[in-house]
Amino acid sequence: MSGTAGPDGKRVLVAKPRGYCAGVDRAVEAVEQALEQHGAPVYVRKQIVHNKHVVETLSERGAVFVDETDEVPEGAIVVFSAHGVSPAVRDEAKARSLTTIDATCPLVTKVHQEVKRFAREDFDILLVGHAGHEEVEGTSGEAPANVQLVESAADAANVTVRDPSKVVWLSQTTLSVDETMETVHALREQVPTLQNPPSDDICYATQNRQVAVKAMAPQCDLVLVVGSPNSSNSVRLVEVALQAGAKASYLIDYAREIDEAWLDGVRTVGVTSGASVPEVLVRGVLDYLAERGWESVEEVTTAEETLTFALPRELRPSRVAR
Ligand code: 0CH
Ligand code: SF4
Repeated sequence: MSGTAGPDGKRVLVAKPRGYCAGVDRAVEAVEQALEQHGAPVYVRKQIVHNKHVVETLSERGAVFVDETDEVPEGAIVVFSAHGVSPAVRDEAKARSLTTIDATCPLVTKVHQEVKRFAREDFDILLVGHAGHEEVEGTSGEAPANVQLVESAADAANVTVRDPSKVVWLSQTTLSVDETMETVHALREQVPTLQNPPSDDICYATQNRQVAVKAMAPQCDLVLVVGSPNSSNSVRLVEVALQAGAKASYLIDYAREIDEAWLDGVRTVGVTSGASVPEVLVRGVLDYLAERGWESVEEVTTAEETLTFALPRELRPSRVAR
């Protein structure tokens, strides 16, 4: 990438890290491997990750995306998405004799384990997250009687706890770090004894992408975030960019969604992408910008990511017994 701005000052900053996280990489690979090992069709409950392009590409290869397991023929293979499922969904799949492949991100599973552990100790669990999001449905489904969903600082006033010495907050993995801290602050005003999660629930990838966009945003007239509208972590990147000083920011699935008017009077364009977004879509945006004079591209790097997760065990080569 060349980093010198053109004579008219046009330049592009690209955030790093951006795009696929370890959990998404594993989930997409799980569907590809399932197709390879078992042949089409392979059913997937919900979108494997919240990205239009990923879902369309896998559909073309024989994945069939359904909303619920009752749409999967008895005995067929179903993949659970990266966002995780509640125990009720696992039971439904079992009742239909489905072969399940669990692509839940291990970092989402970690939050499930925390919910189970605190529920066993009969804590009230204040789960910070977005109502209706699949991850929240899965996580709260582990202990519905113990979990109260808190969407924002304004919600804190509605929280009721049984024993103030046994209250913990946990969260969805893909939230804004700053907004979550505001919510927790409001919760702590209601319940000063509120306990913190044993470790961060907002995952490394969500945090890293927000740190990178924050580093870049103050220099940007415009920040383009590549991601789908139902991708929580991608939507958060637009909000974080604006809060960090970008003059404007938009979420786009594809370069073709860029409105030429957004570029009026713009010199520095920032580009980043959500954790469910393939790099090819970022390349499309960079090509679009290059064709319009934004040829100088510089990466703004705030972290190097090396984490990878093994494929779901149902897809690993079985060990030959000796
Ligand atoms: O950001 P959300 O959770 O909406 O999901 P995504 O866009 O599919 O990104 C991957 C996160 C999956 C679960 O943490
Ligand atoms: Fe896992 Fe975080 Fe990626 Fe979600 S965003 S799949 S929790 S690594």
